[in-house]
Amino acid sequence: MIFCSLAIGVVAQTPKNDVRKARRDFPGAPTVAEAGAFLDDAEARLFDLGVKASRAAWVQQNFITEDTEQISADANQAATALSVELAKKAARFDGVTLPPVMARKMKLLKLASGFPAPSDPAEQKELAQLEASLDGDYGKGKWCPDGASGKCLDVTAVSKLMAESRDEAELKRAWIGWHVVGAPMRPRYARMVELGDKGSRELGFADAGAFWRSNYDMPPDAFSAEVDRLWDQLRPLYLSLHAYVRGQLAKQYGDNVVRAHGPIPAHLLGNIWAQEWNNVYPLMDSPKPEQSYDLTKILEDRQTDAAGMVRYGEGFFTSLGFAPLPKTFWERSLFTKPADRDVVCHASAWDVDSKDDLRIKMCIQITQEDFVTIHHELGHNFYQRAYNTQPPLFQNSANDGFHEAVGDTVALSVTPEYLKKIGLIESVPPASGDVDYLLQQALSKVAFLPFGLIIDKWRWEVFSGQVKPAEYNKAWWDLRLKYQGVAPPVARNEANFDPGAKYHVPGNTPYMRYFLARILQFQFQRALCREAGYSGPLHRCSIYGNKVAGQRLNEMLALGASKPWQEALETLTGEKQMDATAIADYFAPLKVWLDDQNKKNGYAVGW
Ligand code: X8Z
Ligand code: ZN
Repeated sequence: MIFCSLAIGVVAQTPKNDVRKARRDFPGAPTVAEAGAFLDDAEARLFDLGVKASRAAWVQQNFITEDTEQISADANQAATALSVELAKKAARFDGVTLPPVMARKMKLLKLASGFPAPSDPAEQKELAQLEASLDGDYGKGKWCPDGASGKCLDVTAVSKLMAESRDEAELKRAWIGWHVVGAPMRPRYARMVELGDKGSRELGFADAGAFWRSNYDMPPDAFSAEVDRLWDQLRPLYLSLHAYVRGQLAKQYGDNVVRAHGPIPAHLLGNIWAQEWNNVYPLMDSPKPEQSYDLTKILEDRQTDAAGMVRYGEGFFTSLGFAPLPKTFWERSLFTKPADRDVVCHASAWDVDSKDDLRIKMCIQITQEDFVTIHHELGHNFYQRAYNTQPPLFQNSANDGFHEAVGDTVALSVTPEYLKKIGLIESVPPASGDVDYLLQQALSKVAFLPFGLIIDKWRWEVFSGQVKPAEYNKAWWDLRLKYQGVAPPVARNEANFDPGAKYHVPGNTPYMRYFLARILQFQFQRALCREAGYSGPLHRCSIYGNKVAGQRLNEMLALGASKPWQEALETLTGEKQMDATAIADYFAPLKVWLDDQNKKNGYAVGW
């Protein structure tokens, strides 16, 4: 299985009209024993094709060429064809009362695909090719400021420029330049949507969005309401941060560029997608204690290389009691961008054989940001390993937000005290530095929340047909304005396809998981710190070296998808609901400070 990448999977849902046909094909009342044999066979075959598709995807993403795209598309199509076949056969067992484990497997079998293809083989082939080509296009994407014959910047280089430059004109040029990547994808994206919707309808779902929302052990509408509920709890915190950052950016760039009551221009937030704002931290006037440190500089000064960065991450997990990564991890992973070929640089974590062939693929930069991302990726790998003795259909996280939350939870323990323990800094800043620390954390964790929410709000609207291809870009910017309070630096129109410039859209990876993960990771951390016997402020807690906490975490991870996520959550936290109070409490001292600053400086709130 792959995380953070195009989902290669198989699906079986039980469309009503297929039930009758299946009964004709297999006359006689089906038994529980037959259902068991069917599931065993289905799991074995899905597992086999899943591993093949995984290997093909690894090669395609590490060597983007026409041939590898085709190989990967073929492997994907084979997996999809099997899923359609299984969907039809599964219909035979509708109405049979199954023991809970088998019933859960049937349910997961119906939802296992990332994006269901229609049953027509020609359309399956077309969809698989569209997915591989969109993914490949993003991976090959470059901005060539001096034309194609000049020097070109890939996504890593563009991201570096966006993080470091404070030259408004240059940032604008880079922003516009990178967003060109999306435009040619538009017709293929629209066709992919048509095919995914058709496949979803054939399987009994309203559209591909309803299919994605059905994967949360609750009705799809209840899930939509749930994410809105969580966002409502966090909106006031976001608004306070937005107001403060806007005010600070206006000091840097002037009131005519950053208007006091308007949205923040999307090119000024230190990130090409304005999704996390940690790179503009140096522009913020929060009080810096004497002992404050710059982890990027420390790592650079020590000449830490990419593998060294990964070793730090592994060291955290082993300190919790997890076994070290296998030798093959170090041999097979990709840590740095090869100079001689196109690869998909967007970080991802793999368990190629769903046993122990763990790998990451990432174009590592020696920065604090990537230090955290490495923990994120390794969280996927340690989760994959923790559930690898589950049957294939349970080899997944409790819900996809859990998978995205594990490494981030561990990275919350990368506190100053932890950095001192492992010898990266000499002294821990005093409590008076907490606001500054929390501001840094909020610039990535809180700033991200509305972004995490809108990618799939947009796709849900697109999949349902509420937004037509002729309105793709308008709908995108409407949501970005409404939830994030950001605006493009230049007027956009329907010749642009700005969602295509964000990996997960051409990569066709659902995104609500990251929104959930931002909330869950604080909930997990609160529980783990409690288990570790810690009772101080949550932002100062590090579970480094705590085997009890590690054991509790592992218990939840080892469940895989064998239980509804509510039960997995309860195992670790004692709570059955996703709960935004953990993140809100973590940032509570910062909220007070932000509101005070906004008042003192006369910064307006909202846009
Ligand atoms: O895609 C990722 C990970 C891989 S699953 C690097 N993330 C999202 C993004 O980059 O947009 C992590 C945070 C959000
Ligand atoms: Zn991830």
